[in-house]
Amino acid sequence: MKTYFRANLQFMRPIQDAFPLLQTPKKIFIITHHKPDGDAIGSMLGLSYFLKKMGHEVAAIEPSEMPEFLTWMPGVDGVLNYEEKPLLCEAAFNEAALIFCLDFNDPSRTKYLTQQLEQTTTPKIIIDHHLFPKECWDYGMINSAKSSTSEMVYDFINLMGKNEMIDNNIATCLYTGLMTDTGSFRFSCTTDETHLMAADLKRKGLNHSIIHEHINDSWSLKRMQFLGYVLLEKMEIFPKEHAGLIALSKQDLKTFGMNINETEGLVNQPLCIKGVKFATLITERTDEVRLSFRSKGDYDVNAFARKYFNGGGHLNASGGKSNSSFLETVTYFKQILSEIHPR
Ligand SMILES: [Mn+2]
Repeated sequence: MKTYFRANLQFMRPIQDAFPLLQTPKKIFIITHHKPDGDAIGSMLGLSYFLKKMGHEVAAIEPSEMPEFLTWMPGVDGVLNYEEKPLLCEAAFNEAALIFCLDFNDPSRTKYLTQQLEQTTTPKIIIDHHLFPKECWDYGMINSAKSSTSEMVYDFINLMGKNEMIDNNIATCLYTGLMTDTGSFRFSCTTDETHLMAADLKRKGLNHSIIHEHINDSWSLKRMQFLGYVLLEKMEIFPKEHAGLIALSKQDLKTFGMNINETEGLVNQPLCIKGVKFATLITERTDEVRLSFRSKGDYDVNAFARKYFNGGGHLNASGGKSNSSFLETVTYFKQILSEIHPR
């Protein structure tokens, strides 16, 4: 049985209560999480287009650079990268009359604006689908049963009664977030509502196949060859535990000239093997070791990441970190694995 965490959301007001604030043109600051993914950028750009159409002035901020496979998206040229332009981002933050926080629920996920977000008196609106929100928001929507923040931005537009304002740019951005966070509509977070949204975007003229092409078919030859190496040499399967592990050291990446962003999606590979329900990717970084977890069915990798690796996320997708060395972390992980038995 799937049980969804139901947040006690009494600390904030429903997003409908913020609608009056959007009736007159305002300076609006939108920010997503550090190391943004398709849903982070998709929901942010989709909401930006929508709010601009409503007459607002919008600053859209990514705390760090988006991955290469998203740079084709409409509106990316207008996104401010905090690491490149901190002063511009701070100025936009200070001038804003309203703040939207998308695809994260703890200010520290912005890395650079943690304190500012916690201390500001400017109203903060959150739209997010992660578990265990920090209770520091004024208005918002938080629902961990939703496939993606992009789906929630779509719900927000509909709640405002503005469905007819969804144009091709908004549709393209929101669809990108929807398809990337659902693994192209296959993860268990995909619902009837997810498909109805996709159908509505199609009706509005969305070209979905070009988006799948941009996201999936943009690999370099060397990245493809790296994948071959990883699958052959670096993937371990633990049949008894129904688990798969890929552990990559800095040297592994260096040998193939890969940057860490190009390990995106590798964690899913062991799940393609029959019987594997739990997949882990361990990567050695400059100052720590990171772990990504994916699972199928009711195996809770959010609980696993919280319990053993100081992390969290969703039921079927989570992450964590370790301050031990790379090799120690791999050994520790295997030890835990032999102690637990994912069904
Ligand atoms: Mn998301």
